[in-house]
Amino acid sequence: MTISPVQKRELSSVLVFSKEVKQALDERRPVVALESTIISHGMPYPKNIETAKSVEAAIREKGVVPATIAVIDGKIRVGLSDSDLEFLGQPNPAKTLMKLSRRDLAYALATRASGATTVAATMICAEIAGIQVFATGGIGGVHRGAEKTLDISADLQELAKTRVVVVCAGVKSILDIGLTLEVLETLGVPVFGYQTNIFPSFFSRESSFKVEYRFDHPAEIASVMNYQERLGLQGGLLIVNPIPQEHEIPHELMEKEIQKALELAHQKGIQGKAVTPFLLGTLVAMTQGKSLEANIALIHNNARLAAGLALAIHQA
Ligand code: PSU
Ligand code: MN
Repeated sequence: MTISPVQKRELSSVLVFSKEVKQALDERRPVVALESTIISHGMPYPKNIETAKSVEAAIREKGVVPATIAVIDGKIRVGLSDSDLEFLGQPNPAKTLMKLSRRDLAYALATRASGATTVAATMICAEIAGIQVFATGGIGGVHRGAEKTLDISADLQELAKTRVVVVCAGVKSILDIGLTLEVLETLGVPVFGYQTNIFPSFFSRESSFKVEYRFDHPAEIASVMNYQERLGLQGGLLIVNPIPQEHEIPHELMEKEIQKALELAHQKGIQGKAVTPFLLGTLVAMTQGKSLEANIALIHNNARLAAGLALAIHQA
């Protein structure tokens, strides 16, 4: 997507940058985007707020500027203050804070609402803001049983449309990893393993699936991104970065809990965009926070790699 000057002017009233991010982009310094659904709907309070802040710190430590993205009072905010992060992370039982994917963005702006952006919506906002690299924990994908429910996250098609490099730790096995990889192939999304040949499954470095391509140095990805652009290919790149070994949770251990969480979701008739937050919340409760510690560790790991990629793209 190329943003014309007219569009840019029209966007300036809805896109609000923090001073730090604005300055970095103006001076063409590297910036890493971060999503906010992970804060509002992906992790429990108060660890969510703590993590949002420490992930930003990990990026700054690498000399890169973090830009957490959310919609607040009908404006797309790129770069948030600590009090914004606290606002997004407050317990939200009345669901006043929306979960915003591609289809919800325009509605949220039109109604002056506030909400957290998913991977899909964060990619859209990052691209229009001029940010090329984005770090998250796990992306959405094809849910188990999708042959009946057709529950496939809009994150996948966004990767095919919007040119942003997304760093994640694979997908949680609450999803069908094999089908997720098939859909990514169909959509033409390149998937790269960082120092691995295996597609990681979020809590575990392994799964029964391989990645097509492996890279060992950030500069290799900078070069692929460059060709993606030169060829005029729409869409981004998906980078999978396995969780550090010391934080891994064995696959078999999580599988039992995942089965129980899926069963509970089914019994309760959870549907639509509530499915992923329900499964994530149930898993944290079931594993007494063990999965939460792993989640936090892998996000930091992804943030550091994303910072490295932003630096490499910057130097290319
Ligand atoms: N997977 C996680 N943690 C998360 C999410 C997914 O392990 O926080 C969030 C991300 O914001 C992702 C969204 O974009 O859930 C996907 O939701 P859905 O399946 O409704 O598209
Ligand atoms: Mn869904």
